[in-house]
Amino acid sequence: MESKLTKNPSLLAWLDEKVELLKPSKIVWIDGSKEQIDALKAEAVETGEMIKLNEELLPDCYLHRTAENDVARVEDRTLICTTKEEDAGPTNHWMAPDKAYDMLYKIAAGSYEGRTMYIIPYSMGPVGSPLAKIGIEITDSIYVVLNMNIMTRVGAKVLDVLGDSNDWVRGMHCKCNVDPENRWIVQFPEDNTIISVNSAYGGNVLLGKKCFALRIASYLGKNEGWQAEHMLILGLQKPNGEIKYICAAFPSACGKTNLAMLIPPEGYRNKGYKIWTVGDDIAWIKKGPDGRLYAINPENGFFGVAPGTNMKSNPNALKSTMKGTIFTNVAHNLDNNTVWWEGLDKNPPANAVDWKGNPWNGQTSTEKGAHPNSRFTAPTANCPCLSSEFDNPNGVPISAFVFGGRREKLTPLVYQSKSWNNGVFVGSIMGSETTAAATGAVGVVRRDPMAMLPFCGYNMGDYWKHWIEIGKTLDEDKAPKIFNVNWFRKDEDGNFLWPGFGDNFRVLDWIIDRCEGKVDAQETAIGYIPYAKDINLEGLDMTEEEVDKILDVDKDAWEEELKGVDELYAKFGDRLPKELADELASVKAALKD
Ligand code: SAT
Ligand code: MN
Repeated sequence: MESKLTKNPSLLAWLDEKVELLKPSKIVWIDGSKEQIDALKAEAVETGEMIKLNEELLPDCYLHRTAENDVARVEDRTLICTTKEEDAGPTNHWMAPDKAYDMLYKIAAGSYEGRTMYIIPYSMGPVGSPLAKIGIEITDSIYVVLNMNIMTRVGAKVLDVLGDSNDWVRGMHCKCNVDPENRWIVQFPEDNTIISVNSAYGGNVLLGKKCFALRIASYLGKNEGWQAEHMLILGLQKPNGEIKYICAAFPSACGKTNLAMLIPPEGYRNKGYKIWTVGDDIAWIKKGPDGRLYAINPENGFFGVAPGTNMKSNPNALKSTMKGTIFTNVAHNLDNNTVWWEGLDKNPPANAVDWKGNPWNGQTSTEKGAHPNSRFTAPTANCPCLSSEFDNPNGVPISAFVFGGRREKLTPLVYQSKSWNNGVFVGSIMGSETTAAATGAVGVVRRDPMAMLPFCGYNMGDYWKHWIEIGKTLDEDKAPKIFNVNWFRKDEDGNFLWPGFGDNFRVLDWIIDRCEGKVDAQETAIGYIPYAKDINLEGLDMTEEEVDKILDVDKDAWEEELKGVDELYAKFGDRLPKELADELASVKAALKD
């Protein structure tokens, strides 16, 4: 193959092989120009792949519906293919690379016949940043091209930076017949390769996102001494103008986007506090020249959950979706050609089409208009609170890591780990009630270490060890402090005990105070818990006694919880770091005291 855009021999040879396999009728290089992207949008509207929304109310916005069986990540069909099974580890699905390539090439063979092969050069991270990495995705879906163009930095400039280098991630996506029986999302970490077939849903096909920026990148990070984490990055600005950065890991659909774009309560706002968004889903983290950890957001857009997003829960996210956005699987309001989802407002449209494409009356129907995992793909540039450091090629310095899950019971509102290794333990035992972001039952507690269970590209035991090794390289005063939060505690009647959303700022405030050594805390078996008086309740209809209730540590319940951790750890055999076994033993001993 020849190209005006690149002479990179490894890339052109790989493309030749893929053309031979897939047999496209046409080949298009995505150069990232506005003319090209506009033409693809027009084509997608023409074929019905996307619906153009009201240009006055939602300029340059589109609606897309996926197949009904293709609405979330498919974890049981997501494979990590390493030569040795134990390198993928007990929490991943594994297949031998030879067997997987064979299976996938059989499924993909000839599948581009009569179709166009789009070649997308993209950068994860600011183009040319020392923390960025380059990928090439080939796809036969315009929807994928247009989403990748929002989610990543796309185009000819990426090929200029790549030059003749062989250091790029190979990504092949084939929509095929979206047949769920032959749907596979497959990572080959040892070959820098991703293959995705028979899906057209975001997390399965936007290969820069979970497949590259987490699964492949976590593996690269282990080998190269950095970290790829399922974390938002936010900057907390204080009245004196100083900004402290926090990275926080929560499982999918547990509010990372809301926390990343949070608006502080009025009392704080009046004093000059503010949150700046650097990222809402993924952080790449590396030690900087001053010995601190620095993070970049490798993405360039937000792939956020639509339901529940509204002017109260997350005005910044909603504003981010007002132009240049692709909506997937939400309801279509035919009266004004806009979109609607559950929780947008209290006024569902009567004259609408639901996410399945059927006529839908939101006033009378008992069915949902939008799928619970319906999404918006919005450019970060739209975000009113986007950090001025967003494009900083060196990233932002991290003061705290925060882990969190969705737990009705047990886990306190916030606690701080006792040390780095204890913090790694806290992340490793994370448990969360499942959500609609992946197929399968919703609402059951599952262990989801560091929110990386579906995203760690190698043996999770080695991943924990990598965390411990990173800690050894950091001076104590430079290492981020590690915390755990839970916004989701409920009382016996099922009511939330904590208001959440903007009021979560009160907890972030305590976290930063702890990082700066400004506030005391009480030591418990699981870590340091705030004194209720140190959580600022100004303007909140809540007493210190009520806060105490969500800070309590129920020793019996924790002993029960740790049985689940025993089970998790037992799966790892000698790949479980000794440091974590020691932490578990000392927490157990402390609970007996
Ligand atoms: O579907 S995605 O993986 O892109 C989003 C998520 O589940 O976190
Ligand atoms: Mn995510």
